[in-house]
Amino acid sequence: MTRSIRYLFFGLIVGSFGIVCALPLSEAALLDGLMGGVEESLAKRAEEKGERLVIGNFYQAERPDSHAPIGVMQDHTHNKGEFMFTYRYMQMFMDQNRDGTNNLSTSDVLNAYVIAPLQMTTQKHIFSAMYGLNDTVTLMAMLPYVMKSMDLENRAGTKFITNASGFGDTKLAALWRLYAFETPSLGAHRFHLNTGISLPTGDIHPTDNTPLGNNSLLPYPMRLGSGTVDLLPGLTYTGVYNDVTWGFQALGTVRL
Ligand SMILES: [Cu+2]
Repeated sequence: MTRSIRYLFFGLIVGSFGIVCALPLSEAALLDGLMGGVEESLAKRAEEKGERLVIGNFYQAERPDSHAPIGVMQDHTHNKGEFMFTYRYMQMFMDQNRDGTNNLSTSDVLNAYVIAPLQMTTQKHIFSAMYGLNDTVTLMAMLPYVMKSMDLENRAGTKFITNASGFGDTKLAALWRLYAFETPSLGAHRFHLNTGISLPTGDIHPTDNTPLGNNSLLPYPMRLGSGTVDLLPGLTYTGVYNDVTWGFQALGTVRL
């Protein structure tokens, strides 16, 4: 019988801050000039209301909501020459074991396995940088420093703690501006394409001292990286109307 053990978990992102340096705005999104018919009817509609259609305004550094909530990455693009550095701290705590949706006691787990996990804490210090290469492409690089700690118990009743820490996987991305339009009555609507790659710089063979011996290979959840080169394709939309901002993002991880 195979049994899947999962952890109940909840995550908490504690804090982040960034610095933005802004330079003047201009426009050059990928779909500019290809939206002829749509753009014409938008412009006509705006004109009828005595408004002006604005194309290509992707980033308003002066608005606090020009960035998505902290856990959302690659949510915005930058204008040419702008750069931004960000530091994020993330903590995740996991506790108790489950088989599907059923809670398991530690002895339930020890009936099936020689060692049972009790709890686990993951902390990440995430450093990232963005740079507006031109008015179409924004480059992004991100590197986390990962610290993992897991409490375990074996069948002999011995409790022990294992730790693994180091740099995780490196992510490099290019965000491609597709199209942005706004009028006072329609609000602002912005679309960009996410293309990225994740490089396996994180250690997938972490070791620590355990009752099984010194420098024992730690289990899968203690790995600091995926061990794979990944493609990170995606599409992002953000909308703004007066003081309200919302967004939608689909981001994939394709492990090569
Ligand atoms: Cu940025």
